[in-house]
Amino acid sequence: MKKSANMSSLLSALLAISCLIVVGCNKKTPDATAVASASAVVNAPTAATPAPKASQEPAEETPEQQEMAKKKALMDYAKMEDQYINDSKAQWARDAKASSTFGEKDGSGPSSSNLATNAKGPVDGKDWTNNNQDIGFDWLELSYEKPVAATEVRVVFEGGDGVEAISKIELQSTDGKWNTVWEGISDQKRDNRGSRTWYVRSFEKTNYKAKAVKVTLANNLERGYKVIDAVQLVGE
Ligand SMILES: [Ca+2]
Repeated sequence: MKKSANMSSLLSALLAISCLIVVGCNKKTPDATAVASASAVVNAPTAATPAPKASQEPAEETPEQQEMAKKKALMDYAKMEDQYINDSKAQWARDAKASSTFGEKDGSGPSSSNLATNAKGPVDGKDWTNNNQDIGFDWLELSYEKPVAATEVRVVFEGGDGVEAISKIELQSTDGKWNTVWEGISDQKRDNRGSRTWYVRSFEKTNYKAKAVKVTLANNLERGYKVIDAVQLVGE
């Protein structure tokens, strides 16, 4: 009697342990699932929330955001222009002459505010203005102090008047020969971010030293007077 009672209490104890194990195991499974689904529930809205916001953004830009975007464009222009102006490989022209000057056919001749020589030196708000709005071609020729193996020419237009009319860029080597580095119809447009438009034309480094630049304008490509402040020759 005593023995079987002991046996039965042992069996009960074993049953209780295995029950605990089973319950423990069963408990774990739903808990893990619950945690997983709970995190899915938590993650779902946070992942979904930015999506509609992002798709609405372009249409619902606030006036403040528009103002910031405008300021950023102005800042980008300022940085671009600063880089060009302070480029150690760029030279400003030491002299300039042109095919025509605004007002040259008037009795009193052109005003000093339109002369080709206004295009020498750095950007300063003083310009050369040509004398044709849509007839024929005009050119501006600039000479430089130090002949260089050239890689780029930058033409600074007041506003952007004439930037689309550039049809040819030539460089004069030290032996006096003119070489065309670019010719065609330009895709460069007026830059509305700043008071000037920088026409930038890069090309393969010349195997000769260039001492002068000639910019040709096809007047009918952009009707109106062409107004150039300065021209940089880039190279070393
Ligand atoms: Ca100038």
